[in-house]
Amino acid sequence: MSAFVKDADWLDWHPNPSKPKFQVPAGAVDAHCHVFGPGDVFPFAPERKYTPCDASWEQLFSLRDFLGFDKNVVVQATCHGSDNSALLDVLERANGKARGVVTVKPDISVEELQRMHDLGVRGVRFNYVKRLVDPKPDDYYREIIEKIRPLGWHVVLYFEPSDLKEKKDFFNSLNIPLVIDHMGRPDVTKGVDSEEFALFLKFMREHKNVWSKVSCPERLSVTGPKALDGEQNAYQDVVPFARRVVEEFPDRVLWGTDWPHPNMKTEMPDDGILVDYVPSIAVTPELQTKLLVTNPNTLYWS
Ligand code: 0GY
Repeated sequence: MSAFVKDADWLDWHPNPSKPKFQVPAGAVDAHCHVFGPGDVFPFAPERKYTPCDASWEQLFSLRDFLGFDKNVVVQATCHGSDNSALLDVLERANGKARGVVTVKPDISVEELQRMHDLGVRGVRFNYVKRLVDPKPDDYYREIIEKIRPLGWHVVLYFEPSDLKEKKDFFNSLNIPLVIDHMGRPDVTKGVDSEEFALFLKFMREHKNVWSKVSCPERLSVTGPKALDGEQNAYQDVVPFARRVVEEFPDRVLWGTDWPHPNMKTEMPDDGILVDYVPSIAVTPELQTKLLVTNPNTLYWS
């Protein structure tokens, strides 16, 4: 019996995803996924904005093996606030096959950061999505950056197009590698040539140390997972966006399942279908290897 009751409208992760038809290349990394609790072992944070179902390290590793991935990058979920215990527990159990991105406060000690590094943490996440967190002033984040800089870590940014517009001067000034979650969440109904997506592409073009995850079509899509015209893949309306980023920045893209898919409101994605989406955005074996193997290994394991 869990110590927590999940939100009434919470959707649980898919219990039996399909086996992907696309075989990921050897050494592939799921570079964006989370664990939730279990809540009675690793309590959710008092300041959380949602209470999820449990999603444990065993379940994450079992999905990794089922989908054919070699390794995971586990990203701290906001429901755990800045208590990274569940994530660090995954890293301890992973035999080197997981790296982590944590959430910390500016008062974190150098010793604790070093302990995290030794366990496999390589970045911090700053989240600007207001339904998930209350974003902090710039100086709060600057203080954290100065603490992590000596460790060679990067910053993962989760934001929406309006945040990029508002915060781009701040992001431009950070002088540390940045990894953007889910292409900055473009509104796909505006089209791939929209002003807001152009701003995102310009941001990547002007900063050679900005990377993007081309993940989460299920969060961005309006057309959804059904292939609409027989031949085409799922999440067709997101394909041109992800494809544009992969083709323009082949050495700075990453991909992840986003399991266990927090805050999906109408339909839980089938993780096998998400893997089968990859060849529609990285259309050659060379691009697939960069996206799934070379780039995440460069950022997290070298
Ligand atoms: C994601 C997206 C979401 C949630 C979180 O940490 C989180 O709670 O990242 C979201 O709700 O859009 O990347 O997992």
